Amino acid sequence: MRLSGITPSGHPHLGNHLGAIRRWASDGGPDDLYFVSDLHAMTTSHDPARLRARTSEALAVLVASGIPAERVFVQSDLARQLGALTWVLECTCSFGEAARMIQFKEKGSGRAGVRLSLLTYPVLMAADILLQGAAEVPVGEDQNQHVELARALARRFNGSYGEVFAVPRAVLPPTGARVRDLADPARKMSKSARDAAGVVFVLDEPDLIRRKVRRAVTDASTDVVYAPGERPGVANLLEILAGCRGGRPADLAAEFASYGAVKEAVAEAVIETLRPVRERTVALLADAGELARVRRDGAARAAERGEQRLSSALRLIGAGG
Ligand code: AQP
Repeated sequence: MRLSGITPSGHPHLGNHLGAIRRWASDGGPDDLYFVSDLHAMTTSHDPARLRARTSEALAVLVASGIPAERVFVQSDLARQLGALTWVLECTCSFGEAARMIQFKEKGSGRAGVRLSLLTYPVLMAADILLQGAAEVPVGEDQNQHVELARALARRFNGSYGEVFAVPRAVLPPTGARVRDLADPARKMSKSARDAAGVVFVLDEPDLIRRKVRRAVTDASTDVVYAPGERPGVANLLEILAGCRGGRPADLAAEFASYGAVKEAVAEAVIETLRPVRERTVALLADAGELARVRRDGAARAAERGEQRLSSALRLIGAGG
């Protein structure tokens, strides 16, 4: 069973869709679970109302992308279980282990006012994984270390107090699945990019998508070749086209005589790829009752799945009735 999440730190974008969500919808096994990790979006300064709205949007996008509603849930709906398990795991984790996490060193260590949760969120992530008994966690390189921590904590708990947790392992996504920022191809397309000009959001209208793609950074050459090292902007466009249409970027390059033609083809392919997801997302967001039902049912199933494991862990560590 696999567990994957999306953090509502911004609006879901084309990179999230092509690199992750679309695959979750098409390749997911019957037991796999997908969640909106809203608690993880609070480790840096955040706006509560905006977070709530983005959580609903991310949940709607997951379902609109074709993930069966019975396999999605929102992390904070399990806050009581996750809070308890996080504490148990924090009592299994050393301070040094948490402080060694590269993401903490990069984003928080030594900075004034840094939230304690930025240090401890990998333990919450371990709780997400271990509560559901996930065997595999698909993550990018940057999250690999956190899955290693979850493995270490599961093993240590099982060895010290009794076998409760499945020991998870990280599965890395296929290479080349990274979509880059259209305005700055040196960076990956990202929800929290400072400038949205290079980020195509799932809910962008077709005209806006066209404008963003037309303004994509390329280079001064005129012939179209696929050369990620030397021409990252055009390579990104060809990879996006391949992601939407199928085929190999290098073969697609041969179809075009100019960058303008590539951009027109990319814009249309992206618009058609995102259109059904956008339309279904908008419809779901307008149907508050349906979205609330999906959320409630998802929470009930995920909570039921984790309850036994949590009460065993509490009992074994010497707590709970
Ligand atoms: N640019 C991308 N190309 C391909 N896949 C991507 N993913 C994210 N960006 C790209 C994949 O989308 C899934 C959900 O992402 P996440 O919410 O876990 O956060 P992230 O990887 O940190 O994504 P963002 O959009 O860049 O958010 P911020 O700006 O908040 O850091 C993951 O499977 C991720 O690999």
